[in-house]
Amino acid sequence: MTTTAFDVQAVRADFPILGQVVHGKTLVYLDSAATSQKPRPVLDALRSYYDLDNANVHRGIHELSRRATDAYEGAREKVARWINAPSPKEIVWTRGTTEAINLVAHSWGLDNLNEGDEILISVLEHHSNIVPWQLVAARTGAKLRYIELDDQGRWILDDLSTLLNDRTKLVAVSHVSNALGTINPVKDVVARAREVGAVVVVDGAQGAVHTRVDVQDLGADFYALSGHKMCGPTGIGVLWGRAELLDAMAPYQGGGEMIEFVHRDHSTWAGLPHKFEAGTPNIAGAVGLGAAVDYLAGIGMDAVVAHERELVGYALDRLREIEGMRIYGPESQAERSAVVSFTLAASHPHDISTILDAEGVAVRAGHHCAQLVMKHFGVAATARASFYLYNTREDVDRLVDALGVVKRIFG
Ligand code: 7TS
Repeated sequence: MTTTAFDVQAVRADFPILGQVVHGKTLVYLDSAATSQKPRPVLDALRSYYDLDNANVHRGIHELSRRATDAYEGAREKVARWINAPSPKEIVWTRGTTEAINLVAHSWGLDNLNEGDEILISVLEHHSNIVPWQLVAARTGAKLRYIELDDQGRWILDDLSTLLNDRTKLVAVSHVSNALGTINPVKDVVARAREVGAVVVVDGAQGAVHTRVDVQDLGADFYALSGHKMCGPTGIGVLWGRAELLDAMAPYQGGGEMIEFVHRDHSTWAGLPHKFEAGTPNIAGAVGLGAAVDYLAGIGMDAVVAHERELVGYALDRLREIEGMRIYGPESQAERSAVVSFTLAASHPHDISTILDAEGVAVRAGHHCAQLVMKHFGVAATARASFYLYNTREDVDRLVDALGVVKRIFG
């Protein structure tokens, strides 16, 4: 898939937002785990869609509606190929990972979970892979169980054979952690979960950004991702699911598009994936995500991963030199993706991020929607630098220099 050697300066030139000055300094954007920036081809695709093709999909027989439908369904095919889904029918458009997981929790969970059943998740999860299961557990009487973490924030899998048992009906785990950057051994857990017959949901909000995803190789039943974290627009994401499971599930929402026939007392459903796509969808968002997939495919995911790996190695080396620095997550770089969560002596992470912002460096501070992870490490918050294909060693140097300013201010 790689077409040319990776050239980070050429990549940066594709992202107009990165050229700007904030607080008198050239922007260093290290918050891509929250949302990535968008390259010119994605912005152009959105613009071109609205300039030339905008119409509702699957309805009109006029030229614009046909073009909009082709672009929308074409994007679905691109995403299917990108994650190696067996068929575009298994690609359901959602608002993002959160909605994709909620869809499974509602449509599969409410109908298939009962009192005494168990749902297995991990302490490492983003709230969007915890709260939907708590809501379903409360309504069905199912019990929530957790894979615990070790002192490096890695899953403790020693007691997996007791955690996974004949009561385990559903396992929901993240591919890559947004709070620590851990690349989880998700394939092993999927295989073990399927041995006990559990349905497996993988939260791929970060996994789809920082790894090459092959849903057939992974072996799970559902994979959720967000377009906005992988160079696409906000408000569009994907639930991939096995056709036989999606076919057997009740619709998530009712409305136009998702029906076959409507009678006075009941309705019948459209085929996959439309059964799960009630109402006018985010057509431009899907088109933009298709353009993002084309963009990433043109660069090559292997090149993106190699670049991030090199950069995070450099960042870890430089950050570890700073006195008072505590970095959370695995010590081994092989288990890490493009996220570094840290605290610096007694400085509050929000103060760190405010000072970094004044230096033109954008990072996130807070609990990163992973309060259980923060609790595990006994902190309320961390500062988090997250990297993507457009970041450079100079960005890391600017971060380190700005942390020097934090140290001078706080002593
Ligand atoms: N799961 C993981 C692992 C995530 O990182 C996020 C978003 C979500 C689920 C939810 O995705 P959404 O697109 O539906 O919101 N993570 C972050 C973050 O780390 N900072 O802001 C959003």
